[in-house]
Amino acid sequence: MLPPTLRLDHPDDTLALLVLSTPAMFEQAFLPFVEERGYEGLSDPIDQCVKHCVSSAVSRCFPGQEVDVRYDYEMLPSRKPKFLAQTAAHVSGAAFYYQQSDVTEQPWAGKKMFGVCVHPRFGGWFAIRALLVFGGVTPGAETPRPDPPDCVPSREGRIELLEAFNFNWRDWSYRDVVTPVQIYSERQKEYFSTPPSKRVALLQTWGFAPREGERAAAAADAPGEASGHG
Ligand code: B12
Repeated sequence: MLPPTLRLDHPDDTLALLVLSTPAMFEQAFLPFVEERGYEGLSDPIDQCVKHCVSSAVSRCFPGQEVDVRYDYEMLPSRKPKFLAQTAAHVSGAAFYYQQSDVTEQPWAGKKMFGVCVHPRFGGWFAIRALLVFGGVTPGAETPRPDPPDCVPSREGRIELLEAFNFNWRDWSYRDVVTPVQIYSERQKEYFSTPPSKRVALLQTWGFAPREGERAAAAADAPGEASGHG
């Protein structure tokens, strides 16, 4: 299904695990991370926190195991992502990936519409953070392979969802397409509404300083706009 450049360099039946973040990540992992460990100015602080949490969990839980860890923000030299987060969410059964092609008789006159994943419990209030591929491990026949729940089955609902994601994503409305069990706090919304290049300054106004020796870098090297997805 995928072009060779987007295929993972592992046999098709290799075990993989997808890591999502829920709204609680911001208060339970991110703010303690910036408070206790600080952050560097060269990349997005959320990405630094995710990398720290995932890599320490992998070394703790799977010592000696070959794990190929890929993060949502990592890009190939071709500018394509190191893994297709939304496709992975769909095929893992975690969140249905609604794509333009899932709408019959499209009303957009050939315009490209980006697709969006919907989680059955969190709606759009989550992010896809990392893929862990367990080299050499093949799941047994008894391993469940669930289909993602189709929470937006109607054509009208899918049109509304894709239009909200593509044209009005800043108003958060696409995230409420199903009633979520938890949403981002006002502080988290403020963080993700702030352009990535201004988030380090926002953290500083909240009293979270960059790590010692990183202050000049924090001021000079703001992360690019494509990073720091929420
Ligand atoms: C680059 C990028 C951007 C760019 C470009 C947008 C884009 N979609 O290309 C920019 C900076 C504009 C952007 C913006 C945003 N983004 Co963005 N972005 C990404 C990123 C890093 C890569 C997307 C990409 O280039 N994909 C490559 C294209 C080619 O993939 P594709 O269109 O899915 O096509 C493949 C599938 O169709 C597959 N395929 C083919 N047939 C079939 C059949 C089936 C059944 C399946 C499952 C797949 C499949 O094959 C195709 C490839 O050959 C992803 C994270 C990641 N690592 O994937 C986040 C991501 C898509 N973004 C995300 C979000 C939330 C946003 C924003 C709302 C910003 C924000 N607040 O975080 C905005 C809104 C977007 C908009 N309205 O335009 C979330 C989406 C979450 C979700 N619920 O779906 C992601 C997953 C990040 C995350 N960590 O969760 N983004």
